[in-house]
Amino acid sequence: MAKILLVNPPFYRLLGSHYNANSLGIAYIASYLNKRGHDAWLYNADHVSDKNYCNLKKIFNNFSNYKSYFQESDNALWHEVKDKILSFKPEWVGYTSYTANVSAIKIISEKIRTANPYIKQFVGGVHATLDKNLLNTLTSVDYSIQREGEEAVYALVENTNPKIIPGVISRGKNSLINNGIAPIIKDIDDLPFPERDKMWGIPESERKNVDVSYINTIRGCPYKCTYCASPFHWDRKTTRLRSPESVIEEMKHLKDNYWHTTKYDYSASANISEKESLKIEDNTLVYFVDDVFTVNKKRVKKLLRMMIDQKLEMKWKCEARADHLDDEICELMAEAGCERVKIGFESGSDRILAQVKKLETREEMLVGAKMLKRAGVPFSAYFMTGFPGETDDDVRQTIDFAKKVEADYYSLSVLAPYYGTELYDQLIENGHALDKQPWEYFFHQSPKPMVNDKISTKVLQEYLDLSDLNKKRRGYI
Ligand code: B12
Repeated sequence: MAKILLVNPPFYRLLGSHYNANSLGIAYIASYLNKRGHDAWLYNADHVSDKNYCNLKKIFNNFSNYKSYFQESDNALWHEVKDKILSFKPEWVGYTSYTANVSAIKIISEKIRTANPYIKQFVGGVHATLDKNLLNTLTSVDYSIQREGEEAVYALVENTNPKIIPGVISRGKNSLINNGIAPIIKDIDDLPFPERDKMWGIPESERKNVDVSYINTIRGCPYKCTYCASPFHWDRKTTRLRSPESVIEEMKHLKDNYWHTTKYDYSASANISEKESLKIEDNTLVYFVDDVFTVNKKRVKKLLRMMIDQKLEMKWKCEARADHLDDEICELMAEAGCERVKIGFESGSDRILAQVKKLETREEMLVGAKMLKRAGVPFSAYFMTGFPGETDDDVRQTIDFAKKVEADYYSLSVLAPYYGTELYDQLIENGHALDKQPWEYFFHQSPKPMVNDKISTKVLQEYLDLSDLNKKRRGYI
C-alpha cells in the first residue's frame, strides 16, 4: 500500500481570497487508488479557515500582491505548504495543474525535493496535458501525466516501469520519454465516486466547511471555441456522458452523507460590489461542473425528470449553452431545483463570436436567455473581452447585449489565451511574445488585456462596471 498525497496548489489565497471546495480531478484519482488498496489523501493548499470570500473586483485589484508571491520563494506561505505536505510523510506527491498554478507547483516541488529527495513527485491535469515539455520547467517533478489520470497513476504507484505506462511522460538520458495519451476510460459510470473524506491539513472541526458537493457527469466537450482549453485537454471526439441513473445515485450519496440544510448566499468566486465579503454555508447546492451540462437534450430531460420523480429536493447549478435550451428543459430545470444556470455568452459582437468559433449568434443566445426567464430559472452571464482585434465598438455591443439579457448575475473576464488553445497558437504564429509571459499571469482576473491594445481604458472600465448590476440580484453565481 502506497501513501499518496494529492495537492491542489494555492491560487485564490495569493489573490487575497481562498477556495474551500473539493477539487474533483484529484478527488477522482484518490478514490480510484483507495478502492484498489492504496492510501491516497487530498490536500487543498488553497483552503483557509474562513467563510468570507473576496469579491471579483477585489481579486482583480490584488493582482500585484499575487505577482509578488512568485518573486519570493521563501515566503512563509510556501513553507507552510511544504511543511503540511511533509507532515503527511508521503511516498508520492501529485499536483493538479492549471496554467496559472504551474509556478506555484515549481516552488513547492523544489522545496519538497530539497527536504526529502526520496519522495516521488508527479503532476497531472489541464496544463500537464497541454504542455508536453512541462518536466523541463518542473525540474523537481519526476512524472507528468496526460489527460485522465486514474489508470496511469495507479500503474505508477504499483511500481510499473514509468517508461511503458500509457499517458506518462518521464525523463530519458537526453530527452523526455512521452508515451502518448492513455486510452480513454470508456464507461465513466464504472468509476468510483470522488473522494470526499480523506482531507489532509484541515482540522476535523472544519471539515464540514469543505464544499464536497461538486459533481462531474460529462468528460469532454464537443465544441471547439478557440479560447478554451477543453478541446485539447479532453479529446472532442470522445466526449462521454454518465447515465442519469449513476448521477442520481451520486446525488443521493451526497444527500445521505454530506448535505446541510442551512441557507447560503455567495460563491467561491462571487462578484458583489456592495459587500466587502460574502458568506456561504457549503454543501447546500450541487455544482455540476461539466462544460455543457445540457449537451444531450434527451439525457438531460431524463435526468431532470428523475430528480423530480424521486423527490431529491436538492438545489443545484450547472454550466450550459443558450442554444441547447428549449422551453421544456427550462421548465424541468425550474421544477428540479435549479438555482442557477451559468451561460457563457462571451461577447455581444457577432464578429467576435464568429472569430472565436463560438458557433452561436447573439440572437440565438437571446432566445435561450428568454426561455430561462420565462421558466423562472435564474442565470449568470459570463462575458469576456480583450480578444485580438476587438475594438471599443465590439465591447460596447457586449455591454448593450449584457444589459439586454437581464441576467441575475454577471461574471466579467479579461481574456487569457491559455497555452495549448487554438488562440494561443494563432497568436504565437502572428508574433505575439506570449511565451515570454510568466505562467502565473494566465488567468482571467489579470486586469490588463494581454493581447489587445485597441480597447480604451474607459470602455474596458464600463465593461467591468457591469458587475454593479449584480447588487440588485441574488448574491452568488
Ligand atoms: C470546476 C472548475 C473550476 C472550479 C473549481 C476548480 C477546482 N480546483 O476544482 C473553480 C470555479 C473554482 C475554477 C477556478 C479556476 N479555473 Co476552472 N474549471 C473548472 C472546470 C469547469 C471543471 C473542472 C473539473 O472538476 N473537471 C472534472 C474532473 C474530473 O476533471 P479534471 O479536473 O480535468 O481531472 C482529470 C484530469 O485532468 C486528470 N487530473 C487532474 N488533476 C490531476 C492531478 C494529478 C496528479 C493527475 C495524475 C491527474 C490529474 O485526471 C482527472 C480525472 O481523470 C474546468 C473545465 C473542464 N471541463 O475541465 C475548468 C478549467 C479547469 N478551469 C480553468 C481556469 C482557467 C480556471 C481559473 C484560472 C479561472 C480564473 N479564476 O481565472 C481558476 C483557477 C483555480 C485554481 N485553483 O487554480 C481552465 C484551465 C485552463 C488552463 N490551461 O489552465 C479550464 C480547463 C476551463 C477552460 N475551459 O479553459 N475552475
